[in-house]
Amino acid sequence: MGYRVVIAGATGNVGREMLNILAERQFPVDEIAVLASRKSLGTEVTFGDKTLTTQDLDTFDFAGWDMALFAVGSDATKKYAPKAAAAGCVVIDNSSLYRYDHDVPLIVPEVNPQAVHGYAKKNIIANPNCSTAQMVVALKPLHDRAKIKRVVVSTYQSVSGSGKDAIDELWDQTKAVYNPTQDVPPSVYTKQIAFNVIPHIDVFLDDGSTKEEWKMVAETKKIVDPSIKVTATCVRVPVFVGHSEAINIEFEDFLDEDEARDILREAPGIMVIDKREDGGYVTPVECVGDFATFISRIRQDSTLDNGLNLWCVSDNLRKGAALNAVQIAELLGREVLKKG
Ligand code: 11C
Repeated sequence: MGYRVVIAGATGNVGREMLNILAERQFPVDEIAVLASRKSLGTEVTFGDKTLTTQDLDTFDFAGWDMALFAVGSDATKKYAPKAAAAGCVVIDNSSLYRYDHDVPLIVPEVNPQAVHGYAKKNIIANPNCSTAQMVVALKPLHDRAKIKRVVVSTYQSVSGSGKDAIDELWDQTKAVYNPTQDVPPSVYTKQIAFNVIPHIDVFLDDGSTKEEWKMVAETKKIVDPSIKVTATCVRVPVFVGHSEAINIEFEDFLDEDEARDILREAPGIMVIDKREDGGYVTPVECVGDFATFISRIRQDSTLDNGLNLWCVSDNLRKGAALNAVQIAELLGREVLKKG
């Protein structure tokens, strides 16, 4: 016996990846419903070898469905997730709406799977921000060995993190650079993204940081350990898919780079590619479509007593969103619902 699964926001980048990953990982699905907002109603999506037609999120009855993976914005989540949860359908939400709610677990299955048992307070589980998800997969096994005090992270985030219009903006601006008769002014972004980098993701906060940077701080504390200090600079780069991060870690205890490499090699969800030669590291185009978080450039930071540097790359639509949500669904099934 399998599960009755709902995908809300099935026509978006993340919703489509959720369907692909459920099929790829052979998640035990008995029945699947794909939901969309009115403007995308009737759009067809694929699930394995099946073609499914989207139904109306606004009128859908969630009663009798086991779990709903939500990949809609915070406003739609606010309206429909409580409705699904009240009908007994466990919501796994990819928006930021519930991430910082004490009654909602925020889960990366490789890091804090035990948190799944907290789902019942609201019948909702939150999926983290993409830049946090890949970073905490790398931090947790190192923290277990040498206790992390502080993390300094700079991100290089792909445009797919901002949705389909941003992908189009990068594509159109890139073509326009070679064709002076075309002008594609910034629309999704505040500055040109083609052949440029933009040190601004999400809204500005009073202290001069951005909400994306704040998310990395708050979510790392909630998922890994509230004692870890994090400071982040989040930057948008002209890459279609795949977020990269340069991470500097200060530990309480000394951790040798070779031991760190061995720990990361054994850690769940991680693939270490670290050859210290030309091309012996992973770049975002190589991680697209993969499940792993890739770690390269592991090295001692000689300016600290107990410091390491590393490079972390992952498919932001997968580990950063759809894959993590499906892994939460697998965890929920295995530990709580126990049907599959
Ligand atoms: C980006 N990290 O790359 C964002 C996208 O809080 O789920 C995901 C935003 C979020 O722009």
